[in-house]
Amino acid sequence: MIDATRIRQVRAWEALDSRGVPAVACEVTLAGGATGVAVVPSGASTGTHEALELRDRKALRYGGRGVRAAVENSETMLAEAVAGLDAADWRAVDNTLVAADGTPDLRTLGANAVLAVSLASVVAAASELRIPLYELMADGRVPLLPMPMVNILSGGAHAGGAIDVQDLLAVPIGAASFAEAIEWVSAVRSAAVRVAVEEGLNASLVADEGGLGLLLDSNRAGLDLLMRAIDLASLQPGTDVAIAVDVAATELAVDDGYRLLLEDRTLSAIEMVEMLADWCNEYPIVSIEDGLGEDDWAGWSELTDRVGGRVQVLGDDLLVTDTKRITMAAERRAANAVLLKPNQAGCLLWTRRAYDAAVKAGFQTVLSARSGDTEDVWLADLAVGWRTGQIKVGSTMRSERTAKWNRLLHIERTAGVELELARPFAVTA
Ligand code: 2PG
Ligand code: MG
Repeated sequence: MIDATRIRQVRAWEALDSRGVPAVACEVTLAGGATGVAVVPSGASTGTHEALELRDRKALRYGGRGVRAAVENSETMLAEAVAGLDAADWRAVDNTLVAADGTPDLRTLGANAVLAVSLASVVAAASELRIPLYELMADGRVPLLPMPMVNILSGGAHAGGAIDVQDLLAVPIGAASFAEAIEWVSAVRSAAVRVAVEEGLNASLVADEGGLGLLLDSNRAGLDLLMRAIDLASLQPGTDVAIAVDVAATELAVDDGYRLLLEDRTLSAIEMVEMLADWCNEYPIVSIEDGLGEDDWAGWSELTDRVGGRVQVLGDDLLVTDTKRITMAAERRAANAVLLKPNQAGCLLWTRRAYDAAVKAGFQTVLSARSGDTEDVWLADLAVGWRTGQIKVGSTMRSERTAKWNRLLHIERTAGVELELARPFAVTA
């Protein structure tokens, strides 16, 4: 069996992500004949501590965002390193890949080059073994369906700055199944359009992740609109559907604090914490992501101290799927949950290590897509196999988003064992 899953060939090419930006695509072929293809996602609101995405900056093509060098690295150095390895042993494959690069942020060969081979190898292995990818990733544990966090209103870098806050999301905490969860958030998304139209807003601006890019007067107006949409969908705010916020505050950071352009004011870290704590008191919020900037450790500790007992304080740019930063956050009580993005880490193994560090710290985990994503579905399988408990992939429209929801619906229907839907908010709801 192991012979059949040995890596025979790695081919790579330049594909496009959902924003039309070049992405590294890779096909791994195994000795038994099975193939696996993966296309690497890419962010807009990226943290400076993320693994390094290699782009052909000096070339004119694609505005300097081409990935020909990364593609070449996948096909040459990385391909040679993993040739003959057992693709089903993804930890060994990834150890070899990161050793071939030799840097902690994968800057030699590019995190996009490394992740492409890492992902395509496990997809190929699952195919050769004729098992679903989530089963390969589960290592014998019972898989678990994640609670979805679904983008309804978008702002910041994903919607031309419609509102300052990057995402206002719906979390169907009361749903009995994954199918019901999707049905509910879909109803909220449609109701949000109706509310927006009633308020005379242009609801046809669809943002990078399929959310509505509404030109509102304030960030709070977004929360109010979301509350009305939940209500109009005949769902109970706080019981059926709760709210999550991704402030993406790194994008708002200026010298003297955080700039809310829409509201024409600049908040200090403490004022930002105050504002977010007020929102948590007034709205059924279960999760605040990136409420402060990527290096504002003191601000994060303050926010965790204020709301961490009842709300998920979720680190994205702060923690960048990095084991050391997660451990530091646990020591400083600077967060209580981690957003996991495989391309922030650069390979599956390092993403898994970040997950393990989060579990050890008692943190909740949310697996996340990027704003520039692809039609791939491996993220859905990872969430189920690793039991991350939550997943965030954007809205209920745009195919790169629905591909993941549809894969989770498929898994729910066909898993063979009855899958449970994770309820990470049972205590706080
Ligand atoms: C985020 C992600 C996904 P980006 O901030 O959480 O929503 O956005 O991929 O642009 O970093
Ligand atoms: Mg984020």
